[in-house]
Amino acid sequence: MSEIDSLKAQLQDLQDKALGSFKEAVDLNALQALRVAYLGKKGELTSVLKGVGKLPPAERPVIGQFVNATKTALAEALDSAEALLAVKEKQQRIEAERIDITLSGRSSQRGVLHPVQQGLNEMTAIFAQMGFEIAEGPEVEDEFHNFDALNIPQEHPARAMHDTFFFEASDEQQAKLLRTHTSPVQIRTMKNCVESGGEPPLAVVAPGRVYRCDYDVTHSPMFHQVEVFKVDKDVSLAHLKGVLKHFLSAYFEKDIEIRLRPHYFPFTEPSAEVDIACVFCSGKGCRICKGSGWVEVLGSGMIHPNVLKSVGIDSEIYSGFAFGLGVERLVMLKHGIPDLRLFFENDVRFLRRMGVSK
Ligand code: 2NM
Repeated sequence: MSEIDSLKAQLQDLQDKALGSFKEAVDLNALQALRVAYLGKKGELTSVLKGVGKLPPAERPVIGQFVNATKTALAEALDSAEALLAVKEKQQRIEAERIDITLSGRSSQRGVLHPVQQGLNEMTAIFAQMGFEIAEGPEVEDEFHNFDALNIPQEHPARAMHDTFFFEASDEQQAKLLRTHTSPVQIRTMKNCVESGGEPPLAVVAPGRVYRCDYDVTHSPMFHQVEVFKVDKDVSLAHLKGVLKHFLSAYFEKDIEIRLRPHYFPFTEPSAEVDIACVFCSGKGCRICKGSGWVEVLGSGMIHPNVLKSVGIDSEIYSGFAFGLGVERLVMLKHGIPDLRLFFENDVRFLRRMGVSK
C-alpha cells in the first residue's frame, strides 16, 4: 500500500472510531473530553498529520484536503452531538425539578386568641355596646395615679412592698411602680377631661394588665382587670346594679341573679362586693360556691368624694359608680376552668381547646 493510501485508511479509521464514540458520550463533559482527544493539539488527528510531513511535497495537498475534510466532519459531528446532549440534559434537569402541583399542600395551623385575651375582648365589647368608652394607660405608674388620687392613704396595706412592685429610685426621683389595678387609667381619663375644659358625663371601661406581688395557686403576679366607671349628675347605686346585672347576664349568656354585699374599698363609699348565683349549681350549693349558692365576682361602689376632688370634679354636683373585676376569674367561672395556672402555662392543647381564631 502506498504511503498516501495508508494515511487515507488511517484517517477513515479515525473518523469511524470518533463518530462511534461521539454517539456513546453520556454527557457534555464526556463529549468535551472527546473533542480534546481527537481535535486537540495533542489529539489523534494531529498525530496523523505528523505523518504528512513524510510524504513527497506534491502529494501533501491531496492528503491535506483529506485531513481537512475529516476535521470538518468530526467538528460537525461533535457540534450536533453537543446540541443533542444539551437538550437531553435540560430535559433531565426539568424532570428532576418537577413539582407535583396536584399534591395538596401541608395545611398551616391558624393561631388562636389566648382565652384571657378573648374574655377581655368580650367584656370590653359588652361595655362598649352600652356606651362606655374604652381607655388604656401606662402599666408603669406613679404613686399619685395608682394610690393618692384613689384615696388610698400612705399607711394602707395595699401600698406595702409585698403587694406592689416598685422600681428602684433615688430620693429625688418620683417613685415608679407597676400598676396594681387599672383605676389609674380612670383617674387619668377624669383628670384629662377636666383639664381640657370638659365635664361629665363620663363613662369609661379600662381593660389591661395589672401586677401584684402575690404568687400562689390562686394568684398570679400579673393578671388582667376590667374597670368601669360612670360619672354624671344623679348617678346612683341603682345604675350600678343595673349595669352589673346587664353585663354579667350578657357575659354568661343567660339571666344572672346578682347580690351586693357591703364591703370596704378606699376609693368608693358605699362599697359592695358583688356575688352572682353560682353558675354551676344555679344557687343550689356545690363545691365551686362552697355550698353557699353564691360566688363573688367583683368589687364595686359609689366613687368616693375624695377621688372626684383629686381630679377636680365637684362632688356636690356629680356622683359616680365604679367597679373592677378580675378577667381570669370570670373566664374560669364561665368555662369551668379549674386552675388559674392553666392560663400561664401556655400548653397549646389547652389554648387550642379554649381559643377562637382572631
Ligand atoms: C374596684 C372596686 C370598686 C374603681 C374605682 C375607680 C375610680 F377610678 F373610678 F375611682 N375605678 N375602679 C373600683 C371601685 C374598683 O375594684 C375591685
